[in-house]
Amino acid sequence: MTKMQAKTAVIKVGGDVLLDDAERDGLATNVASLIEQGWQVVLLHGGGPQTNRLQQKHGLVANKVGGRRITSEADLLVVKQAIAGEVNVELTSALQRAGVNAFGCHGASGQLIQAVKRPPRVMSGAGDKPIDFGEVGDVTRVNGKLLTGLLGLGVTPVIATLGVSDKGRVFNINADTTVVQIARVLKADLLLLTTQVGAVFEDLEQPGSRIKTVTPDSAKQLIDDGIIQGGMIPKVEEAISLLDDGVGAIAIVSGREPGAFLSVANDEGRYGTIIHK
Ligand code: X2W
Repeated sequence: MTKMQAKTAVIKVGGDVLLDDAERDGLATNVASLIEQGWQVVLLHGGGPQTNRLQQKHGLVANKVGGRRITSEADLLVVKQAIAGEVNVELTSALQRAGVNAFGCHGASGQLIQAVKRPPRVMSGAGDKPIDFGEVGDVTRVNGKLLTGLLGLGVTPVIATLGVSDKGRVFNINADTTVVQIARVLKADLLLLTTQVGAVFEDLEQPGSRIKTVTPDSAKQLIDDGIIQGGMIPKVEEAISLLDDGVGAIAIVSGREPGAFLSVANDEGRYGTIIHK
């Protein structure tokens, strides 16, 4: 008899989630419920607000262009302290309190997230000169074998978003783009993008206007109608490309409500916004 393959969920946790106790503990409870129902879970987290705060303490100025932090060597030390130190330990321990055997690590552990230095590039709204982002990397490869191995040991990897070159140089990498690469490599059944807003709304002021489901066709319409706009457009386009690469579904959801992740996994339409074919 063949054993049923466990389903895999990859979850992005923004640094903002850790600033709010209800949000953090709700997320941990939601992850525990998924695991109880037989799901395997990988978490990838950022730590933007914690990095800003620690930069300020050290007299450094946070400077983001096109959503990426321009990172000097001094900034990189702060990034490591805030993301791989503070946020990783806090998230791992919150999960442990919820009964999840969370395994904290970072992208340089076991060459989990390989990256190269982001080449200088001209950025819209930032002059004609190419911007050098310093110690920022772009992801080239995710070590899926190691992740599958850790899952096979029954632990839940909690990865701090750092990248590493094949020579061991560490980079600051954006969490949103990294989690997408992890979901793609694992061909995850579900990618959860957790946000405090918790869904896409036709009108943010109207809680009843939550968009429950988006398909590749309806996404085009929502973009044409201006309902999905600005920074949401590349995220939705990226999600659709993931569906083509074997990821089952992508959901935008908040972890605040107990049962939200399981409900989304069962496509009940009660929470968040789900993107699937
Ligand atoms: C991000 C990494 C953290 C991150 C940064 O330095 O803020 C770059 O911008 P959130 O909390 O998910 O925003 N890296 C290159 O993405 O955190």
